[in-house]
Amino acid sequence: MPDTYKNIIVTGGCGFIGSNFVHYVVNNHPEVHVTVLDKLTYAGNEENIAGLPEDKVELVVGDICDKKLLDEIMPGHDAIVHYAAESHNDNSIVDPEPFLHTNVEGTYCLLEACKKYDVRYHHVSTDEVYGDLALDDPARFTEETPYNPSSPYSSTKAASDLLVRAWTRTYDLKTTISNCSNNYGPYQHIEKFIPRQITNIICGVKPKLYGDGLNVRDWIHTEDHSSAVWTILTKGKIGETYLIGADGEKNNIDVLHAILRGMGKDEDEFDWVKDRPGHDRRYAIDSAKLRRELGWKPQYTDFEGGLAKTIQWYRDNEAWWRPVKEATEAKYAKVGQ
Ligand code: NAD
Ligand code: TDX
Repeated sequence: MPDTYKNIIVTGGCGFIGSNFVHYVVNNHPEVHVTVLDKLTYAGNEENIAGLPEDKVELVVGDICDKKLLDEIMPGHDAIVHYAAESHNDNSIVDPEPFLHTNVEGTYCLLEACKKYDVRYHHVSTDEVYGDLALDDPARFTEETPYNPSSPYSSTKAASDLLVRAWTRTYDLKTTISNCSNNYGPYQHIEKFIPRQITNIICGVKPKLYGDGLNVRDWIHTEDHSSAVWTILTKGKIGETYLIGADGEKNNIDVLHAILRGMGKDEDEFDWVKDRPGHDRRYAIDSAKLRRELGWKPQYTDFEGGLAKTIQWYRDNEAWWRPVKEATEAKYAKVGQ
């Protein structure tokens, strides 16, 4: 495995985690040129990579399912990191179709293109493919946990992971897969839990908590996700899967209390709303393999500190999220959330 790559494609590089990865590569690996392939759906924003040096980052606006476009851009690239996805569970419950298109067919198109042009492929996936755990289960997810997805979103991500495994075994494609837990940090779309509540409070609206608020997510700062993906891309063993997590299990009500405290509000200043259908109870990642075999470890382990910086980012970047706030909340209002 090379120590680095010269020309990589990052799909979904104008979304939340993809754009953070592009910043990470530019800041830490200046020898690398990044071609961002992004359709700029409602979740993609060119602003997320604005200001990065033009000789290091090029944006190609297009769909990962566009085979003709892939034929044009794949030659000359030595690796692809695939982030592009429809990523929000609540949207997948209302309308699953785009999830099948992008997450399943899109992954298939990229695998075929990598086969044709002999390009190293890293697949970014989620812990949600493993389903959920009970609150009192001492177990955490490992690379051996059987797939058991619950939602249209997680089932299409699981399908995409399985395509990667099949293409690796059948066609000897040079692939790795990572399954990461819930990310937080700058540039996250305000439909997601943490930025939704921060921007609600800024707007003078009460945060909304689903169900009984006891669902547990295993939070990781997106910068740690980026360093883990880079580590796997450059040091990972071909054909292997690595789980990425930072021992950040917290239930939603504790996270919401921390946001309210951090923004000078009383802890009870929120609304209980209808639960998400099929709502996964708990996710928890055991990332021992990645730490042991590739020597990775997370740097941003102070959740309250990371949350305070994230709150400040949304305060400082109101022009980034304000134009989509009303439409985002209107979608939630329609389903009583
Ligand atoms: P996001 O929704 O913020 O961004 C997705 C990006 O993909 C957007 O820029 C969008 O324009 C682009 N895109 C969507 N469909 C496309 C298509 N057909 N062709 C080209 N581009 C397209 O998503 P995110 O939260 O940044 O997640 C990125 C990846 O990380 C996803 O694969 C997701 O499953 C995975 N993941 C996310 C989390 C999390 O906490 N958000 C955790 C683990 C894994
Ligand atoms: O308003 C809300 N109130 C609330 O209580 C929202 C938007 C969410 N929630 C709850 C649902 C979840 O238990 O907060 C938790 C987090 O919700 P999301 O931000 O929607 O994330 P989740 O469904 O856990 O999925 C995320 O992590 C795994 C990403 O969106 C996925 O792309 C990733 O794969």
